[in-house]
Amino acid sequence: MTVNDATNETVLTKPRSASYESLLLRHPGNPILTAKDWPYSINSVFNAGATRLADGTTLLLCRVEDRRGLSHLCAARSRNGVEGWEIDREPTLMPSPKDYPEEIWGIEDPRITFVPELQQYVVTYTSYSRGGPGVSLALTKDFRTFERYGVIMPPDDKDSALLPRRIDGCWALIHRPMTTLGSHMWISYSPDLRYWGRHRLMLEARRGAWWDANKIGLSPPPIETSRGWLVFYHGVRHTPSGCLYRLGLALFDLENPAKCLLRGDSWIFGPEAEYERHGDVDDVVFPCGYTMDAGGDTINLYYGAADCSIALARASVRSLLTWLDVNGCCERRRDPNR
Ligand code: BMA
Repeated sequence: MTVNDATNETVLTKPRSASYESLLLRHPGNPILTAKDWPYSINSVFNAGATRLADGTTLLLCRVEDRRGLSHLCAARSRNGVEGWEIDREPTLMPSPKDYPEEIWGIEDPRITFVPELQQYVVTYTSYSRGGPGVSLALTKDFRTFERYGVIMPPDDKDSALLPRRIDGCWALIHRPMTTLGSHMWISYSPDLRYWGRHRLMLEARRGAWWDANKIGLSPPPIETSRGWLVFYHGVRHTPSGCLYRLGLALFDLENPAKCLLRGDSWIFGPEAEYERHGDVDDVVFPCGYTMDAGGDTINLYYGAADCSIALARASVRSLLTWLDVNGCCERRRDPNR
C-alpha cells in the first residue's frame, strides 16, 4: 500500500503477503448454541456479549429474537465456555418500552465490559426505536438485576462498547453513528457515563471496492494489550445478492484510543462455514464478545453466525499483533468532511 498525497487515500499496489493465514480457529463443536437449546420458544439466538465471571464461569448475554421479530437478552452460563450451558428459563433483560420508549422494537447486540473501579459490568446494547437504532447502557453486578441508564447515544447509532477504565479522568465509549458520509467508528468521553462529549472520529470506513468500504463498526470490546487496544471491527460489503459481514483488525494508542496505530488491509475472518453462510441473514459473522484464557494470550471469540446461532473461534493475541506488524499500516486520517 502507498498513500496518494493528492487524495490522501491508500492506493493498491500489491497485497503484503501472498499466503492467507488462519488467525481465528473455529471450534469443531460449532455452532455452540442454537434456538433448539432454548428453554422457551424463540426464533433465533445470535450476537452475544461475553465475560468470565469471578468464579470462572463463562457468561454469554445472548441476543434472542422471538417469533414476532423483536429481540431481548438472555444469559447462558457454562463452566468451560463451550458446552453444558445453563440458560435462564425466562428472558434476562426484556425491552421495557413503557419506561424506555426507545426500546419499542427490541434490544440487541450487547457488549459487556467489566469495570474494576465500579466493581460492575457495564452492558451497552442497541435499543431499536421508531427513529432507528440507538445506544443504551445498563449496569449489573450479577446479570440478574440491572440498573438502566436508558439511551446514551441517540439514533442512528449502534456497535458500542465501554473501555474498562477512565482515560484522562473520563469514561470512553466507542460507537458507530451513521452519517450521510458513511458509517464510521467514533469515540466519546463522559465524566459519569450519562453525559457524553469530546466526540472524535476513531476509524473510518474505506471507500470504493474495499471489503470495509462505507460501513464499519466495533465488534467485541477492545482488548487491552501492552502495545495498545486491539480492536476487531466488522466491515459490511454491499453486493447485488446482499451484505457480507467480515472482520478486520486494528490497534489504537493506549492513552489516546482515538489514535490508530496500525490497521490491517485485508479481512481476517469471514463467512465460510455452512452455519455462517446460510441462516436468517446469509453471510454474517458478528462477534460481540470474547473471554481471555488464564495464560493471557488465547481469546475465545463468540460470534453470531448468519443471525441464527452462536459460534466460537479462538485466536492468540500475540499472533494477531504479529499479523498487524506484518500486514498493518499506519492510518493517515482523511478529512471526515470530504
Ligand atoms: C447489523 C446488526 C446485527 C446483525 C447484522 C446482520 O446491522 O443489526 O445485529 O447481525 O446487521 O444482519
